[in-house]
Amino acid sequence: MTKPAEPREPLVTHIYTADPSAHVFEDKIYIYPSHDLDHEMDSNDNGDQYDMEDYHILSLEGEGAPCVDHGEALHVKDVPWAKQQMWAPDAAYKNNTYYLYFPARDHDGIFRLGVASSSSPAGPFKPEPAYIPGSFSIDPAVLTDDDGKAYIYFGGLWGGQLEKWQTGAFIEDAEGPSGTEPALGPRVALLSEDMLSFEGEPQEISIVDAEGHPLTAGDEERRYFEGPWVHKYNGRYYLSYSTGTTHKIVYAIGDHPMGPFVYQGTILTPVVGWTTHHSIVQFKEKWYLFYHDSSLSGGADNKRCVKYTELTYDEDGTIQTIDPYAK
Ligand code: FUB
Repeated sequence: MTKPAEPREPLVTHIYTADPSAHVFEDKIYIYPSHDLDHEMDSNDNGDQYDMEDYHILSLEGEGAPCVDHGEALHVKDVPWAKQQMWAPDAAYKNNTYYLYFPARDHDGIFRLGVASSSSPAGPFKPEPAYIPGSFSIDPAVLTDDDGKAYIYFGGLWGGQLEKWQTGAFIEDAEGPSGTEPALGPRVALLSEDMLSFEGEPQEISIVDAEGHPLTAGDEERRYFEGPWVHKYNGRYYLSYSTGTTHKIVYAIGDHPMGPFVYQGTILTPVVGWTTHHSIVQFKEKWYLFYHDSSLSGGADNKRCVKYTELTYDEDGTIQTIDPYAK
């Protein structure tokens, strides 16, 4: 790709991409997206239309630079425990190694999280033969804190199966809480030193309102749905996520990587397409939001394209809301 990657335009157009997790590695922005396939699928609440098989890693030398597609970095056929649906991934660096974290359905149809490693941020990645013990659901995102501890955040409602894990075991027909009960929160676990397993049981994150009350399951404008991302700004932890049914990226702030987090507001208003998914990264002096929409395919939910735009904080540390189509 030699065309400059302009803000708010598809990063690449030769493949469909979604769910971008952006990190600065080796002085470039590396983007770890899902790779949407160009096939016709029936859409349903189970997410069967998102039938992805592999990952391509992208990189950018900076704003307006051409976006490089580094080719296939991992394919489901090379992951012994995984059957299908390679959904939103993330990456981390530690121990002189790059780690790719990814969800997929196992051979029983249950979403689990896998990990693969590489000496290069662009891969190819070699998967561990088994999924991370104790892992479940979707959308892993890793924060490596300033003290070197790495935390993995994950979880998604509906097709992401989080409702089915409320007891700690997989209950096929379990339903979510009623509208007045606390919403389900994303999960967080400390990663082991070798980055390949959880240290202890995953914990549920509490997201509360300004008065300290947990957001309720019926509060669809604000409650957690999927796509967690945690970044640090001025020493505080920002948890951002998709509200799913109301199609926004919103955020909450906390003083500890495991929460609790206090709800703040909207980062990104709805995009074209049902899903919205993002990441936030600092590169040199600026902060960027990476996100996707379905504009490249004319609105097909399962054929999305990754974009980026600048993200701005106000003096008090709050984030200015972005309308992705504002002129
Ligand atoms: O790409 C498949 C799923 O759609 C992701 O895991 C969710 O976050 C949503 O973007």
